[in-house]
Amino acid sequence: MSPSSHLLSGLLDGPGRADAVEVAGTSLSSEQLVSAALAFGARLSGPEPVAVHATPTAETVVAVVGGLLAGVPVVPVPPDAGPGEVAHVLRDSGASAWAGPRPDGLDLPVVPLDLAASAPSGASPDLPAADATSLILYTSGTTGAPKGVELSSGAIAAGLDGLVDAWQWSEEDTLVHGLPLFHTHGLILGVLGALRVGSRVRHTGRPTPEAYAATPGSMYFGVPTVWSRVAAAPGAARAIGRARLLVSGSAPLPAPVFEAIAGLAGQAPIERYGMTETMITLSARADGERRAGWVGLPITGVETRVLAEDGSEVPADGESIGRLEVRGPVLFSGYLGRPETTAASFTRDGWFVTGDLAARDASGFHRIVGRESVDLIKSGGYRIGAGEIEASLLARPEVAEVAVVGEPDPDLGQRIVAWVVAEGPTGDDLAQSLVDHVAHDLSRHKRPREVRFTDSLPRNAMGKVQKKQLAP
Ligand code: MLC
Ligand code: AMP
Repeated sequence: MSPSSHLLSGLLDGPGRADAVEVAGTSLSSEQLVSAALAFGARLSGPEPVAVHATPTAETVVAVVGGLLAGVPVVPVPPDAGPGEVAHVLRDSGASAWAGPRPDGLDLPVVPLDLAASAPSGASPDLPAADATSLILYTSGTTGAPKGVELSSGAIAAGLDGLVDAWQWSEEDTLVHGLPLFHTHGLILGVLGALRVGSRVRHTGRPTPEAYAATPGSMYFGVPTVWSRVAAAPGAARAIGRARLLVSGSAPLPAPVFEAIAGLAGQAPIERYGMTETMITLSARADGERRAGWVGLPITGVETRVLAEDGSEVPADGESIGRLEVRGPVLFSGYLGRPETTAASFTRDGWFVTGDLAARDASGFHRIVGRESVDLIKSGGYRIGAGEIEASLLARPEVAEVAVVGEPDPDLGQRIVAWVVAEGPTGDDLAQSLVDHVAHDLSRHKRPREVRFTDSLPRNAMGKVQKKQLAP
């Protein structure tokens, strides 16, 4: 394998830059990033994964790149994850080292991170096999604790190359965003994508309209909540309209937000669709049609099918709705340590079942209509499992029964609401303390935005909670 086939080929072989990466005001040259990353990687004993406390900082970028250059799988940990979530991720992933400030109770070695470190003499990037796991991303299912999604360098490279083609992404680009560095969107597309292509990346720390407007660039990434906030800040929308591409993904972009951005910025956003398990599989093209509510065409190498209840393909008429299945070189290798769950997420003939409902038109454009399960919630672009929040709340003695649902929200897309049958007296203090409990036990973004007390939950004859009856 030649160095240019490395996942981070644009960083290793591309234009050396004085300002390759900037995160929240800290800038790294290509040379400095490679040196500091090699120095970090040399301190890893491998081959067990390294957990990275994924704050929006240059240190996170160095640690992730350091793991990738050393051929050690990287497990990004949300920086606000509570003790329960951190313990689960560390145990489940088998991480043998930690990068970042030492959390209470951590019994792993902390690997020092130094942005100014020189590469140890003779250190060079490891070139892992295409099927070697590079990243393990933790993501929620409908029930249980988050699962580790194993992504190989080959799948990540295939997914990024598809986007290079669809978006005409080149080393001339400067990518701007402020998304979290522990998910596909902010980390893989938003950092590794730039380092593969050799374009500059400016991370704004937080994805606010003001920060985007103050940071010149040619491509801007955001989840729909970010775009809706940009649309509400006309000066910011006009300022970033000078870019080549505005890209939205991770959740449905409401048509009025699409239209508002198009009007204010002078260009419609590019919409694309993906999952942690699949990278980005569908996108509008830079040189093609952009249609409100539609997420475009399969990226290079990806195939899709939309199936009716009886397993036949629904007509490609833009209206008929079915289950979206995908296949191609971009798929994950499996849920870590869960072969049965992995097998259950594929059809017998090898298609990955996304769990999303879609329609397709005669031109091959796709529209995402919703999810099959009410128990997977998308709030602010974060995927959150109702079961995980229910389990966290049931650990509180004041909670006898609970049902967590996603309700429509103009800012977040969906807002987490917990219906609680309490043991004992209820009131605002209890509601707030339950919200805070989830924020600290799991992560801040998983906290319910509202707790509603009720005397009983609607159940069917089998005793199963009927969540659709809890709809507003
Ligand atoms: C309020 N806060 C609390 C709290 N109540 N904190 C703790 N406990 C409580 N009880 C505080 C927070 O600390 C924060 O303060 C403030 O409230 C606002 O928090 P928020 O409302 O939760 O978040 P906000 O900043 O408004 O976030 C919106 C957002 C965020 C869009 C910036 O949701 C986001 O970054 N989303 C991106 C998700 C993403 O990247 N998904 C991609 C998945 S990959 P303070 O002080 O911190 O401001 C994927 C694949 C694909 O989907 O297709 O891309
Ligand atoms: P995650 O694993 O966090 O990547 O979440 C993946 C899910 O986000 C998908 O299964 C979809 O439900 C949703 N999603 C991602 N992109 C879009 C989009 N452009 N439109 C609608 N839903 C999306």
